[in-house]
Amino acid sequence: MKTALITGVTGQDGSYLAEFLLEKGYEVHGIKRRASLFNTQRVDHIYQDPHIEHANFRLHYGDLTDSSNLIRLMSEIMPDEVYNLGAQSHVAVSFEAPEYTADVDALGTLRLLEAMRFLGLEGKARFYQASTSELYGLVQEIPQRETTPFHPRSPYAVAKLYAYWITVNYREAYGMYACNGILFNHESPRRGETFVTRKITRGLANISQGLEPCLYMGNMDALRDWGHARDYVRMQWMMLQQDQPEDFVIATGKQYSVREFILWAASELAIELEFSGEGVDEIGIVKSVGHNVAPAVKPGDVLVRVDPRYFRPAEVETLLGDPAHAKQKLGWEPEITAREMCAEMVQQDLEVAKRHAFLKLHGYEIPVTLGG
Ligand code: NDP
Ligand code: GDR
Repeated sequence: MKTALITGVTGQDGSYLAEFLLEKGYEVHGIKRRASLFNTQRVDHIYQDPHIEHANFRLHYGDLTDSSNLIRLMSEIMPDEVYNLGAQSHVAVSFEAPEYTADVDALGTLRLLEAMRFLGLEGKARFYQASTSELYGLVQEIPQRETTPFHPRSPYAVAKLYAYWITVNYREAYGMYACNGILFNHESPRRGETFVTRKITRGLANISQGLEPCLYMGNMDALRDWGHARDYVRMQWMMLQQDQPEDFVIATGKQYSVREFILWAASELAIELEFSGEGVDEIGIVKSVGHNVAPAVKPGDVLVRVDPRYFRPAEVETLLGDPAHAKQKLGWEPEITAREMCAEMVQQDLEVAKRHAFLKLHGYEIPVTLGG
């Protein structure tokens, strides 16, 4: 039985990867952060009581800013594979907290690699680094592939650039099996609520049930190559099963705007929207509504507005990946399209919104948290 250690196991990808590895028969250890509220919702369904014998999914308290903690955990677990998915992963937040982002995303990666080296695991354990299409930032080539030069545009991306290169460096310097998955945006019903796709599916689902009046957006012209997280964690594992470590771009090769994603989500909810106006004055107006939509939503209503607070000091306008190398070398292809993923996300958020609307109807108010 192989043993895996996942940082960021409570996040979107960590939860799918843990499920995937458990199905493959791995013993899976995950690092969770101490928080004042429960933060394991995404992995609660695979939780195993540590008191039962042969439990093969274990969570440990830890933090990527804490070297001694990482060394102790690594020495207790002695993993065959380490997946470094933990990060302050929100690009906009990285402008607010640049030093913390660098500490976790850049130095955290170094701390893990050093822990492995300190314990003599550099020739034994394999290391996966969650690298990102944000490295391309101000794009130098379309589509972006493994050889495209980097130009990061945020403290998050600059921190991830360090993590990318320190992974390459430990591979070259110490012969470690260490590799970077340069993953383009990937989403799912488990996506954090403040990333754009989830903000849209959750916001519009709430609006359709009369729980929120309007969705406030940033740059709707941004173009992204969106895939499904379930497809992408499969690839993370595949990258650690090769004879030689290599870096791979993981993407769908298709690109859509934030505005298109809003139209898909609205249409899934039987709301026909049309956009008019430009820049900060652009609005999304209801053209027609289907019968399942709350009576509060009527043709002519403005459901989408622009709020410049969601603009970023430096934006990544366009990302489009070329996954040819992954296809050719690993036989990997995404199975779920962006539109199918959008439908899945909307359906899940609609279920929750309907429950909240039902409670509201019977006098129980659930506060709706906005932001993003
Ligand atoms: P999430 O934000 O959903 O998850 C991040 C995880 O990191 C959470 O478990 C979080 O814990 C944990 N974490 C945050 N800070 C620390 C810390 N100081 N010490 C230990 N753990 C910490 O991200 P995703 O699952 O979407 O992404 C996974 C990784 O892939 C990240 O590194 C991200 O930067 C990268 N990536 C993501 C892409 C995407 O489109 N999703 C694309 C390319 C790269 P908690 O739950 O307590 O907050
Ligand atoms: P991104 O994802 O920055 O690409 O990073 P996000 O979903 O936050 O933004 C995508 C694009 O949408 C634009 N946008 C908005 N974004 C948010 N969050 N909220 C808004 O209201 C809004 N309006 C428009 C953004 O400006 C941007 O252009 C994600 C993260 O998962 C990173 O960790 C990962 O490395 C990259 O994807 C690949």
